[in-house]
Amino acid sequence: MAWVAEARQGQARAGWLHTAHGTVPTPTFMPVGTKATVKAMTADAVRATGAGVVLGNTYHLMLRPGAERVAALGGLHKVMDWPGPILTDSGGFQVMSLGALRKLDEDGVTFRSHIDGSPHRLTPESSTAIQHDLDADITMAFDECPALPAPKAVLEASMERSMRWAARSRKAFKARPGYGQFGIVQGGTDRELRLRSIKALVAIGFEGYAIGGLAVGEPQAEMFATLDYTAPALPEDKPRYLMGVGTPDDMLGAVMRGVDMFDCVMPSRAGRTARAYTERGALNLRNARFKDDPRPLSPYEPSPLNRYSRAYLHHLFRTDEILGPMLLTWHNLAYYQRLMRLIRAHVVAGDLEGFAAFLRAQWALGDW
Ligand code: PRF
Repeated sequence: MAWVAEARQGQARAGWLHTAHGTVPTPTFMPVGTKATVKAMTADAVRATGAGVVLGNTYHLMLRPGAERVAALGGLHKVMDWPGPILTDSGGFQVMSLGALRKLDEDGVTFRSHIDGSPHRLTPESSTAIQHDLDADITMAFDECPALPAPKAVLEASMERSMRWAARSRKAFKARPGYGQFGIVQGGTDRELRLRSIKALVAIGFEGYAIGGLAVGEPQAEMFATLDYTAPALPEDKPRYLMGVGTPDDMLGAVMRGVDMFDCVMPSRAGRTARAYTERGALNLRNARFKDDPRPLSPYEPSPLNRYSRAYLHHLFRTDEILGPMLLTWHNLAYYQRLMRLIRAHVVAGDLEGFAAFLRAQWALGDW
């Protein structure tokens, strides 16, 4: 796995991510396919939005259907009909959200399944082995992500443990051409801890670096302030992935601070709850004002979704029809991909600042 820069503007980068299952332009947004499906979408439909990489989750897939079963069936690419690159998260973050159902020690995490209460254990070694079984092109180091705000002593102990886990994850990683593993920077919103975390990860050496521990309750300004000193401290020639982010405005700000990769449930989850992202901000299709609206969601964009009126989408959600979540997930993922393509084009053209001002002005205008 390798990342090659094509253009830079300020901190922003346009590049190419080469993996065993194909090459993807960056910056890129990776749709989330937690349980080996991007909810409400066929893999063909996800591809048609322009997505390059999809995400899978160690935690969910180890419970159902099981990593060994996925391996026996030919790996995640074959199982979910996604021939392109796949990145898997390591499970640490998902286990954290189990709350009382988990117990942390130096060696790893013991937890009870949210499905049937059965006991399980994840360590840096087992998480890495599961991600190999799934055949992920990009494997994530096993880490711990504390909620913010947290006292410095808590952030420090947690970051240091994550760095010890990163070293163990790296040892367990089997290097193969086209495959890579990312270390995850932790340290909350503390500059000293973030820089120490980067130093530790770079000493271990990974094919890419993720920024974890953000978008966990802090305001956007704090996330941006953290990115201001974190992203430029990362190796210039390796891809940078901001985990679990975000809104269109979050991603625009993060690209301008040097981030190349994103994932978030937001566009797909919002789509299932009648929320549409458009170039003029977000709309709620359940709102009665759409009852008689004959216009498509994005009248100025060339999209197959333009054959559907807002009135029809409103009707689908009011009647709880399955097609409503399907169409709106499709729309939102297509919008996120279009946004990334345009941002990338403006990095290459060298006028991202002006384009960012235009995007923000459009979002602020609101609906037509
Ligand atoms: N670590 C891991 N996965 C994550 C995060 C993290 O810190 C986040 C934080 N926003 C999302 N997903 N392993």
